[in-house]
Parts: sequence; structure tokens; C-alpha cells
Amino acid sequence: AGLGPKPQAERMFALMDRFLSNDPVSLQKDILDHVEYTVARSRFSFDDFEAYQALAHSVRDRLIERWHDTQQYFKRKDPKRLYFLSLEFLMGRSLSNSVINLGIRDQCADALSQLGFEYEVLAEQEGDAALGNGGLARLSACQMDSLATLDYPAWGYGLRYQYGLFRQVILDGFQHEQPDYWLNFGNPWEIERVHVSYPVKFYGTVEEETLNGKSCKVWLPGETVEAVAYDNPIPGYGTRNTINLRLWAAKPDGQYDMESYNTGDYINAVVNRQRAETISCVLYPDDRSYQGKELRLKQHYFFVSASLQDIIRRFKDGHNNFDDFPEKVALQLNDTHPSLAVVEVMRVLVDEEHLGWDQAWNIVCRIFSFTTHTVLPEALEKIPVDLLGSLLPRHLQIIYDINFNFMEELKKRIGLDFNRLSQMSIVEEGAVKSIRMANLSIVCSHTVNGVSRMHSELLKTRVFKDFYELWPHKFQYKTNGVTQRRWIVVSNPSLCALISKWLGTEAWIRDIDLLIGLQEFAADADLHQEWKMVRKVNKMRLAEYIEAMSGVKVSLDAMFDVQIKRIHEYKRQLLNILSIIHRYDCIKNMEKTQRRKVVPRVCIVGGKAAPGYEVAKKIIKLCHAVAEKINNDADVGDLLKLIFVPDYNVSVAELVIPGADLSQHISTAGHEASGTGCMKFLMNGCLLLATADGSTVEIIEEIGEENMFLFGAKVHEVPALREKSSDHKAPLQFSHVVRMVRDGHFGFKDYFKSLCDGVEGDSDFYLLGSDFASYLEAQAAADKAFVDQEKWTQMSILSTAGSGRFSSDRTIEDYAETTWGIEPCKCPS
Ligand code: 9GP
Repeated sequence: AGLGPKPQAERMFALMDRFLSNDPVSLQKDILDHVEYTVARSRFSFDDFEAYQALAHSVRDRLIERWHDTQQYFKRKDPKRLYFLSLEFLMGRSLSNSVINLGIRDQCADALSQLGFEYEVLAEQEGDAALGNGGLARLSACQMDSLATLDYPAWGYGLRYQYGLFRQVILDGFQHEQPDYWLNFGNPWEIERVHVSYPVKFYGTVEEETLNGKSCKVWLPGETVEAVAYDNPIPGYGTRNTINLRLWAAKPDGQYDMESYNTGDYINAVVNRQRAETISCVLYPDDRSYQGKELRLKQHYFFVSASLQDIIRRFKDGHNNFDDFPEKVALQLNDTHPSLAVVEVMRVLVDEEHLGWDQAWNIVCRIFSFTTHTVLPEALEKIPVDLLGSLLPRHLQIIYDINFNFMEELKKRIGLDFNRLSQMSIVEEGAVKSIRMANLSIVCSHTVNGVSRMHSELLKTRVFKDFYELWPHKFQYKTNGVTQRRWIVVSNPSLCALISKWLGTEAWIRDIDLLIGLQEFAADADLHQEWKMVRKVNKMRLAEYIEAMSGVKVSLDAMFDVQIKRIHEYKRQLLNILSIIHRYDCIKNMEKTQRRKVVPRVCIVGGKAAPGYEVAKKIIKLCHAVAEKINNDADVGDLLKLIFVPDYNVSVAELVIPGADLSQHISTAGHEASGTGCMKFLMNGCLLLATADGSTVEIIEEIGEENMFLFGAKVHEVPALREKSSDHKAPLQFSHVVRMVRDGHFGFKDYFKSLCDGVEGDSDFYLLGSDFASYLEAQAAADKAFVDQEKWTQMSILSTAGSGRFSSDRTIEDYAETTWGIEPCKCPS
């Protein structure tokens, strides 16, 4: 199939020697050219930021070459392609990742040093691309890296928000949100494609018309906005393949306001133009609940409609029969946010391509797969019918038709069980009649998966039980993974070098299973020596950052104990803080001689709270209030410090994770769908203190219980514990520390009252009280293990050695084979 080789393509491959060279001198020349012509500064006088810009453009040139080759090659080969639809991508910085994947880091460093610049200093000039909230968004970024590295013919699609995730600023211990205008200083990593744009329509009415003797529906939209493409090349590691992340920005439609201009209403016309741009203006900063907001729904449809127009255009350029569509296209719904795509494909096929309903439905059911990232019912999106009907009237009709057919099929299978029918219906009746986006996605997708084995079991037995009973074959599990390129090679270069030295190869960077080879040396004294040295250097780097950021000097002999992630009640940062209060209280009440036995700790907490999430914001304030007390208590000194790392993002994670001795993943069992932070820490040889929740259950299987610190109720015990009377749940130490907070030991007595109320008595939904005793035991076990540094180092080596299963390469291969049905398509080097 396809077009066959084109003469230009043949010639292009023949001219490979004209590609940019990667030796330091060529790089220097390119950098200076960009200083002069792109940044428009004199090549005799430019600062670090300008040097970063010039370097970024030089790297971008190389990315573009590979991008072109890859896209040409895909076009020639015409393989089945994966389109990964995600409303969020948390890419972080691009320079460091790109130079590693292109294999030109050392050459860049050499080139710069001869020009009087330091690579590391320039890399720090780049801000994070934070177009996402948390786990889901960072996972998308890791998966893009693996798709490129493994040569899969894939594209990502998303939104180019003008404002990414808010910047967290802490004033007097309280979180404040500031806009993240990440595009202020330009973005060299994207390519604006002014000629790639599509009209996206909203509102209006649906009319009935007759075409060729058949009646059909015609949508007469009321508003049109233009979607303009911005391409972000994603290079693979150790391959020429460079795939694309295409993000859409909203621009006013050319015709949009001609009338206003013509009637002289110039001001209104300009204001209207700005209104169009608001669609891609801001990322919603809440990964916890969805409120039926019109702008959010507009964002969903805007990105879905533009992406599908683009995908269908590409398909039609070489194919003229839509029955071939499922052979060429796999569409991945990353959570429910893009799920209007199923409806849009139906609309395009039926209304615009004039396929029959059944033929179109058959195509839809073969192209979509759906991943859900949550177990929290409040995070399952529902869209009020009134809102959907006004914004997308034709789509609402199609949803009703899909639901009607589904309900008819269901009645044949289960009879008139109205309770089940109404639970499975895509349309939820009730005070606010709504569309259940998860139900819509399940009905229309060929596979549905959770993101860890435990999560997928919970989907089958609880969240989507009825659907599992109906279609067991649809349900899969795909345990998440993270990319070792970003999380070891980029963020922990000294560990990377050490691993390569002991394994005798760098091949593990593409083939992570090789890491298991470290097991053989886990007791080797020489490796211990070198491993400890690497860890110490990373701790020094982190300690310097802490001092610069907070003014607190921390001891490198202390255990660096880290909990960094979004602030959520279920993630139980409060449990951590209460145990820190307990530790503080114990130290204060000890004799001086006893204190010598205390293992010094530096507790590091970081994470953002959704702006409207009051409890999470109070947890941040409590952390600061406790830190204020402890860090200023000279009597406690280096035995205990508490640090809150503000504005936690990908770059902060790259600094903190390699420096951590212990990391905490302590959600109430059954609440964390997977967790990916734990995988990053594991790869970096950090020991885990964890509950058996999400992916930690599988980590236990890989590295053994004896190499981590486990505690807490198991998932099957949670319901009974919630029933249990409060008097039997919490130990005395727990009541004591909560009392300290209540009594104003850390100030803000009234402000913290509701936090205390929420974890005492019958309101302790997340079981802080009943898990407290075993949590303290696990903490004590960690202290004990830390005293024996050789043992600790061995556990650390075994953690890294056992982390292979948690690479996103493994996850992506699994999706490719068992969900998407795609094959690698490697562009010749
Ligand atoms: O909370 C989940 C987290 O457990 C998971 O690892 C991640 C990636 O699958 O997704 C998170 N969910 C979200 O970020 C939004 O629901």
C-alpha cells in the first residue's frame, strides 16, 4: 500500500552527508551563527541565557533533520500508526533530554567550554514545559520517549496551553498560585506550522436534510475557531527516529468577525478574536475532580476535532476506503479527557463521509483503546447534558444514539435489570442529567486498561464491575513505567556512568532488563565504595539546593527522606507530617545519652495543591508550621530537619530523586492507581517506604519485601477498618500528636482544627490512625537499616537492579503488541 518511493526521498537519502555534523567545532560554528542571526546578539558579547538559546536552536536543527527523515520514512512505509491523544504532557526541559538522546551531550559540553560557557549552567536556563498536572501527564511524556526510542510510528496530540501548571509560591507557609507564562522568552523546541490549521466548530443547530433520497443530519455551527499546529520533535535514544508531539493553539477564524469590522465595530471584533484564543489559554490545575465547565469542554473538543481532522487528512492522502482505517490507525484515549473523539469519528464518518451507521460503528469499535488513571469516583468525568447539547448539539444526538443501541444490546444480555441498566448507561439521570465519559469510552473502545495490576483488578471488581462482567475480553492491565533516559541518564549522570562501568556496557539504556546484572555485584566491596560516593555527591547537590532555597543547612550524614508528589488526602502527606511531629516529640523527651542513637533525618516534602483544594492547602501550611518549629530548635539540631521544596516540577524531581536515601509512597491501599514516582526513586537506588498500593505491589515482587519498608492495611482490609469503631483504630501516639496540633503547638490552632477533625473519630476515611503504629514500625526499621551502611548500600543496589520491569519501554512494547497492533518502523541511519 502507499505511494511508493518518491524521487525526492531517494535523493534525500543519497545526500545524507550534507546533514549537520556533531563534532565540537561544527557545533561551535552553529551556536555562534544562532547567536548572531537567530538571537540577534553580537557573537562577541552574549550572556548565559543567549548562549542557551543559541545552543537550543543548534540542537533543534539536528532534531528537525531527523524529524523530517522519520516522517518521510513513515510516509513511504505507510505502517499502522498510533495516535496518542492526551490533554496533558509534562515534558519538563528539552535540552538535556535531547542532547542525551541525540548522543551529542559531550560534544556540546566541549564546544561550549571552548567558547567560555559551561553546559550545566546553560541547561539550567531552560524553564519547564509544564503542560500537565501530575502522574498522568508525566507518564505521557515518558511514553513518548519510549515510543520514539523503540521506533514505533506514533504521534502525540495535545493542547499548547499558554499558561502551564501554576507556579507555587509560598508566603508565610501558605500556597499561592502564580501564572506560569512559560512562553515569555520564546520556545525553541517547537515549530509553529502556520499552514497546518483546521477550523473547529461549536454551538449552532442540527437540521434534517435529504441527500440522494436519504435523510441525513447537518450541523450548522454557530462559532468557528482555528486550531494551529505546533510541532515538538521527540527524539529516540540510539536511533534516528524522531517522532512528533503536535500541540494545538486556538486562533480566531479569519471569517469570524468580518461582519463586525464591516459594520465599524472594531473594538468588539478585536475582543472577540481574543475570546477565541482563551480556549488554549490555561491548563485546569486540578487532577482530582471535574466540574462541568464550558471552557474545559471546549478544550476537549477543540483538541479532539483538530487532531482527528489532521489524522483523517493524513489517512486520505494515500487511502480512499474507510474500511482500511483500522488497519492504519490506532487511537489511544489517555483517560476520558479525549473521549469525545469516539463521537467525533462517528460524526465525521456518518455526516461528512456518508457511511452508514453500522459501517461507521464497526470502524469506531476497532480503533479506540482507553486507559483510565484513577480509582477515585469523583475523578470520573461527567458532562451535563445541557452543556454538551448547547456546545455540541450534533454530538449529543450521536451519544444518545450510541447509548440507545448499547441499552438494547444490554437488555438482550441481562434482561430488564433496571438497576444495572441505569448504572451502565452512558447517560446519567438525576438532578443534573449528565454524560458519563468513562462509560462512553468503555462502550466504544476495544480495550480498557488500568495502570497497574492492582488497579486493573479494582476496575474489574469495583469501579467497572458491570462492564467487566459484560465484556471480560476488553479488560487488560498495563503497569506503568518511566523512561530510564530521563530518570537515570539525564538526572543522575554519575550513577549512569557507574552502572555502565559495572555492567561493561551502555546497552541497558535501551535494554533495561540488563540492569539485573547488578545483582551479581550487590555485595562487592568496591562497588559499595563507588556507589556510596555517587550517592554522596548527589546528596551534596541536593543539600546545596536546600540551603540556597530555604537557608537551612542540612547534614550529609542524615538520612534524606523524601515525599514529593501532588498533595492529596489519599497520598497521606499528613501521615508523614504527624510522624515527623512524633519523632520530634520523642527526641525532645530523650535523655542526652539516648539521643546519640537517633538516626539523623532530613525530611523533604514537596508538591502542589489544586487551588480549590482547601484540605491540601492546610497540609502545606502545617508542614511549614512544623518545619518552622523544628528547624529553629537548636536543641534538636541536625537530628531532625523538615524542608518543604516549593514549586515541585520535573526539574526539581531530577535534582531531588538522585539525592534521596528513602522515599515515601504511603497512600491508603486501594487509592493510588499506580504511582510512577516510586519507579524513579527505585531506579536511582533509593529505598522505598510504602504501602502495598498500586505498582508498589509489583515492585515488591521484583526486589523482595526484605529490600523495602512496607507497612499498613492491605487493600482487602480497608473496608472493614473503615467500619471499625474509632476507639479501636488509632494508637495513643497518634492521638498525642494530633493533640499537639490541636493545642496550638505549631500555632494556627483554629486553622488546623478541621485537619485534626478529619483524621480523628469516624472521619478518618484514609485510615491515618489505624496505619500509624505500623507506619512508625516501618520508620524504625528504616532507621535501623540505615545504621548499617553496607546493608543499606546492598539494598540500594538491589533496588536499581530490580527496577527493569518499571521502564516505560516495557509498558510501550506491551501496548504495541496487545493493544495497538503496531510494529516498529525504523528509519535508516
Ligand atoms: O493518580 C494516578 C497515578 O497513580 C498514576 O501513576 C498516574 C499515571 O497513570 O496517573 C495518576 N492520575 C492522574 O494523574 C489523574 O487522574
